[in-house]
Amino acid sequence: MRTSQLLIPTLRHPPGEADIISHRLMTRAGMIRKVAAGIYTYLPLGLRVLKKIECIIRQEMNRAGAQELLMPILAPADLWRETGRWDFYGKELLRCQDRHARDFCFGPTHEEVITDLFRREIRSYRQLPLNCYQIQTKFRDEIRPRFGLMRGREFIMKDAYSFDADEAGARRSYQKMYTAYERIFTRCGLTFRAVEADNGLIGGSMSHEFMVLSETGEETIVYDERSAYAANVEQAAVPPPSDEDHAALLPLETVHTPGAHTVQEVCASLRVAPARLVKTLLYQTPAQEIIAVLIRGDHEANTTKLNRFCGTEGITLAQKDVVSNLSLAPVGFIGPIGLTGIRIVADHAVKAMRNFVVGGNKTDTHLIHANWGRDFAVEAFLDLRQARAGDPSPKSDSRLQEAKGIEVGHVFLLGTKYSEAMQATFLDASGHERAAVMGCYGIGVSRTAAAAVEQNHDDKGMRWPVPIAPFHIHLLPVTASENVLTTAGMVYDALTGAGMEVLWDDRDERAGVKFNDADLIGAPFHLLIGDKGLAQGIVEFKRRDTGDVVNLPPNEVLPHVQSLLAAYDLPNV
Ligand code: 9G3
Repeated sequence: MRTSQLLIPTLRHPPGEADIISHRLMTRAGMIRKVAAGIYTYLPLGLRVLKKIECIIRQEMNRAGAQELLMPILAPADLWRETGRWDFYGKELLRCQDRHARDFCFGPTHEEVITDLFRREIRSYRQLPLNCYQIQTKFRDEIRPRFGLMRGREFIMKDAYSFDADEAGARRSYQKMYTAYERIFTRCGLTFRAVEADNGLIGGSMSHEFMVLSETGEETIVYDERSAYAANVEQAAVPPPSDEDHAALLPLETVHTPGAHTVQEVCASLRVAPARLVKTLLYQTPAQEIIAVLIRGDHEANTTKLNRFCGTEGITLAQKDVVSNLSLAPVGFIGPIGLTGIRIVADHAVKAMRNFVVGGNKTDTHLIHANWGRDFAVEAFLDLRQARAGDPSPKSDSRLQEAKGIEVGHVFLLGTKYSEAMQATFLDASGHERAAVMGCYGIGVSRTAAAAVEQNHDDKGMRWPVPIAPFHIHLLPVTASENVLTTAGMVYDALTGAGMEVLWDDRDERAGVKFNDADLIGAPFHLLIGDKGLAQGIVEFKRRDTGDVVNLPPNEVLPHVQSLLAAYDLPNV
């Protein structure tokens, strides 16, 4: 393709609100344009990347035995009422009405619609297993859309749903999808890791997230080098401490700690280590129940684990006004002793402690030599803290390491939550009616494109992995001499004739402008054709990732590129 024939409106400066590198670079390269908050147009270059990711996904989903279908964007409210999700989801579920005032939603996901199809069409265990997928636009009305394609309100998702006759079958379907996902992200040229994850609201018993590793990722994962263990930090189990303090219980004492609100301030004032202190955190459930959570001073609480314990979702730290309504001490001085009418739970690290520091429930006051059991009661000790680097691995005797990642895929073993709610049943071999055992599997297609940029860029622009690059080769005539233009035309014809995707910068622009745009757009290979080189019979072939240049006679460009591209299983869009 010729640059003059393509809409590639590159920009020198990104729009002010572009907050992450992928958003800035994709906007500057003319790949995407914002239409409204969290809503984008994909311009030709951006669309080419999406199509390639989609092609890889289709090939691997089909290979794994899944079949493609396409469900509508609009879903009738009645289906969502059957699972209770019409009322459960608030404003994130975008709703509308048709001319007859019937309620619909813009599908944020399609469990209800696919489960309805299943119950209407599937009768017998002989029709199972079944795995259907689609690649489609989803809508989620996020409060604060940001991060470009990473967290759009409208985005493209591949969603698959498997139906099996029993749990063992569902696990096989799950494993097939897991393997397909590994192949997909490998073929996209991404460095990723599959990690154990939380099922959250969707329910079910097992889930894994596929994380593209990037310092700019929003998610933290922990892993251990020795075993295959890797988990989202939200999910990672922390074993109870191996050694307990057996010191004799000392008498409780009140100490004056003026202005010491934070763990650090209290520790400085009392000259003790944070691990000798227990912080009391007040959380409120969506039903407005207040619960006190005790965590060792040097540890962080994990709300996912707390939600699981409370059977809630969306538990938050209690608001200041709620705390003051309980006529408690100011935040920073709250402690478990004398805290009445509230459930108190503690992380199991607290169980191993003796004679620790707690808030005194009074301004500028702490208590030392506090002991659970003697001074206050704890309803339950359990794993409530966030794992972190250096913690012992739950699967080997090595220690955990941390990394940052971007979630691009998520696989869930769902069980029968949706099939039971919607009576999606089949007749088994002995004629009994049974609920199908389901799995669901998502890939953020547009997010994968953004994650690829987060992982592969430098200060000049993007560095697309070969398989999902908008073009393989950026052809850059350095001058407009006849010799240069003729050679460019010949090389272009040879490469495109062999099936290569070439972007030919045929604009009447200075070489510097072309080079800047080429670095920004980030095709993996650049071909520079100039008069000086041609005088010596060569063109410059440059790799965008390493910057390495090889000088080649024009007729050797094709075999050179062919040997480079042969290393990849490229999508054919
Ligand atoms: C909603 C809204 C937001 C949502 C959901 C429903 C996330 C919702 C979880 C999933 C799970 C899987 C199929 C593909 C793989 C992931 N945000 N989830 O269910 F109504 Cl507003 O989407 N779905």
